[in-house]
Amino acid sequence: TTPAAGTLGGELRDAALAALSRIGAEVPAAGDGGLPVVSPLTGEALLTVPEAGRAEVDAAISAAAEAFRTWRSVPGPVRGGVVRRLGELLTEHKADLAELVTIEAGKITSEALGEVQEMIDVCDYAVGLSRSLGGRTMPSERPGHRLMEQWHPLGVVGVVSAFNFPVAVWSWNTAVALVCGDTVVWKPSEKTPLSALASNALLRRALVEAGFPEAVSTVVLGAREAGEALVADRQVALLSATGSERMGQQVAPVVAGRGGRYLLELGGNNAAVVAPSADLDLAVRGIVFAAAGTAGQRCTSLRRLIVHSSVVDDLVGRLRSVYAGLPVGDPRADGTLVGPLTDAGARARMLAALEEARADGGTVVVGGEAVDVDGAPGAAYVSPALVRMPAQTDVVRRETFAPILYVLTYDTLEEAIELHNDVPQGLSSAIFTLDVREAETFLSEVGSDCGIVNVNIGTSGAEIGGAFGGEKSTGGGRESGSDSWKQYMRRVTNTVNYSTELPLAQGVNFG
Ligand code: UN1
Repeated sequence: TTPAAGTLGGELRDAALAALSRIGAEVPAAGDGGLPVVSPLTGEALLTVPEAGRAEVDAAISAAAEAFRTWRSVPGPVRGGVVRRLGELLTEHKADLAELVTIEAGKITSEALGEVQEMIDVCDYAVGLSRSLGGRTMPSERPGHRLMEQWHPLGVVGVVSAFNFPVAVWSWNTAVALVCGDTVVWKPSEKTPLSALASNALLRRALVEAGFPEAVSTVVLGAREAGEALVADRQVALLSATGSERMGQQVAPVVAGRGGRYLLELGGNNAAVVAPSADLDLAVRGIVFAAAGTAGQRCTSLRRLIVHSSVVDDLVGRLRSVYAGLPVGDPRADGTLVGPLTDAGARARMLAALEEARADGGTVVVGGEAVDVDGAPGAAYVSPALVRMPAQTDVVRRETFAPILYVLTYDTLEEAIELHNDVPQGLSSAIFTLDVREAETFLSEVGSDCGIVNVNIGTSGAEIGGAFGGEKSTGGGRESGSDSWKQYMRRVTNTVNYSTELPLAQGVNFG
């Protein structure tokens, strides 16, 4: 059954199909079964797409492995040209793709546009990279010898992405992988297949225009079975997966066991320390975007506030009034700042976490309620919650993928750092302070143990030029900028002898 015309579901389905057709993406017809495409704006299925099983995934991987044999020898700057064209097509279809992201992931329009902008940015970055991927030369200990390294394409890269960044995470991996000479098979979240088909259709257009095989980049729509096939296949040289900590624990041993590489972006339980000297006006703005933005569904969302006892009442008071006025509702509407949670299960988990927090002695200061939005009884809207906690109990140490901000207090910076690092995850962190000693201590080796450490901005909204990822149960991977590209290539060390002698290294004498 599909939603009737005239209903919100019907409107969303028509809008999605129109955006797909402007982009030039075909939605294959589903036979029996298939995956329902459910919009969090209504909680109902808009349409059904075919589900890839093991055989389809195997075929996609084999085609990608075959395409790699030609793609790897295309000059880097020429590969960069394809990525440049992808960036142009994304620019042209920015609003169309953002609309699909809103319909499937529930993001407000500005954040959906921001996600597509992040894709465009990483294309720019990768184009530059395509002319600068390079190795080093090292002095040889032997006369007439040259010691150097080269970076070669790696092979097929498998990308598994989550619903909350349905297209940007693919683009960080794919734009970089393509200039590195790799081919890509992408299994998007089963919640966001249309955004994935649309993104890949643009890339395939760029490939075909330049005369390259489409199989350089393939999408497989599927659920667990499809993901498992990608993880297990020896032809997948690098598996880059974004998702839950549990998913990462299952994926890593399988990929390692077959000698593959993995790059994991798992949970975050990101905190901000608010010091006595903090500019509280600025801190409030940074905190609210990081904690309530994207309805708390970024892996970089702010989940814990560690506030100096001298400013905690003032800060909580200010946050309470901002939270009380946060517009929750249809993410397409002007003025909405908080869209729906991804599904009813996410809302149930949020409400259960709040119950647990209360049982631990916590107080919900504001929010934390289910919100009814007109015409969308099946959607899972909530008001973002601000919760004061007496201690960092189990519920605070877990990642609940919803807008809950737990507030803890501290008296010394040492104590704040201790609390900050005492969680399993290590993705993103921030300190709000005007004291240079505190800021530098937090950034130093005795400060935050995260992969991302910020000063006077929130934990989310990282730029693509830096390496993105985190430590501990977050998985240790780094994607996007800096030297993350190295994970998508294989390093080769070469020693070239251009002399007439054959001196052995380490002074070894052999006959
Ligand atoms: C994610 O939530 O999976 O730093 C990625 C950010 C974005 C990416 C988040 N640039 O919030």
